[in-house]
Amino acid sequence: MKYDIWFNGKFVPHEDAKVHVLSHAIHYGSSVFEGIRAYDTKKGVAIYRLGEHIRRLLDSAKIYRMQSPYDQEIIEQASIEIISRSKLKASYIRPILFRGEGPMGVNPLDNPVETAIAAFPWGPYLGEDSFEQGVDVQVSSWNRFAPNTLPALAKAGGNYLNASLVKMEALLNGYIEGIMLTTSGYLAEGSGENLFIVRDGTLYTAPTSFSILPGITRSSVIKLAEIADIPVQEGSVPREALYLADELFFTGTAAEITPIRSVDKYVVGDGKRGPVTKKLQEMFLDIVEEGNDPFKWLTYVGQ
Ligand code: PPE
Repeated sequence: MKYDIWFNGKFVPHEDAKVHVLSHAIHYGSSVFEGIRAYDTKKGVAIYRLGEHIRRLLDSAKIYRMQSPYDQEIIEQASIEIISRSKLKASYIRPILFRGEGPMGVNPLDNPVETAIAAFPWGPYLGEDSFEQGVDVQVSSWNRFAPNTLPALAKAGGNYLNASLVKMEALLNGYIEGIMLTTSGYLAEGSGENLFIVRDGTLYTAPTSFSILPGITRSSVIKLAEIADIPVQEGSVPREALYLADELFFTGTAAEITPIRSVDKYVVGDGKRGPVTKKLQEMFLDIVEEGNDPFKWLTYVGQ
C-alpha cells in the first residue's frame, strides 16, 4: 500500500514525490529529518510527542542555516493530516527538509529548501519478539563522531553515514545492532537508538554533550524513571560496564524500548528482559496503548 506524501505544501501521490538527481542533499547529505510514531491507542489514533519532534526538526534546520519554508504549526498540522487522510493507524511519520536542485558545490545557501512528510507502517525496529526476548549486539569498531565535527543536536541526513557503517558492520557480524563509543572511549549510543544501562537499580546513560542524538524517547524514559523512583545518572560510562550490567536497553522512536540480551557475546544479567526494563516498557505502553497520558504527550488525530 502506497500513501500520499505531503511535498512542498501539497499532497501528491507516492509515485509523484520525486527529486532531481542534482539536488544538493544527494551530493552533500544536506537534509534534516524526524521519525515520529503514531499509535492506535484505546482512545483513538494519536501522534507521540509531535511538538517535540517538530521542534527538533526546526532546531536541526537552524543549525544548518536552513530556512524552513513552513513553521512549526504548519508542519504539525500536515503531520496530523497525513495520518488522518491515509487512515493509517499505528505508523511512522518521516518529515524531512532538504536542499534541492541549484548551484553545484558545497555551499548550500543558494539551493532551495524542499519539504516532505511521508507516513507508512513500521513494525518492531530490531525484530519481532525483540521487546520481550531482547537483542544481540556488538560494540562497534566505529566511534560516534566527535564534538565540533558534525553537530549531534541536529538530526541530519549526513550523520547517518556514520550510523550506517555501524549498522552494516553489526549485521555482517551476525548482530542486529552496534553500540558506538565516543572518541574518548565512553559509551555513546546505537546507530539509531540511545542506550541505557541498569546496575543495582540505577539507570546510567550518556549526556547529550557526548555527541549523541538528544532522543525524545530517552527523555521520556528519564521522565518515567523519575515517576517510578528509579535514579538516573548521565555521565561517562566505560565500555566494560556493558559487560557488568544487570540490564541494558535501547530507546528510540523506531526501537521504542528494546532490551539487549548480549553484547559482544557477554550475556547481560541473566539473559532475559530485566525488571527495570519491563517496568519502563509497561509505563510506556500504558501511554501509547491505553492512552493514559499524564504528560500530554499524545496528539489525537481524529480519524
Ligand atoms: N540516536 C540516534 C542516532 C537515532 O537515529 C535515534 C532515532 C535515536 C538516538 C533516538 O531518538 P528518538 O527517536 O528521538 O527517541 N532514530 C530514528 C531513525 C531510525 C532509522 O533507521 O531511520 C528513529 O528511531 O525514528
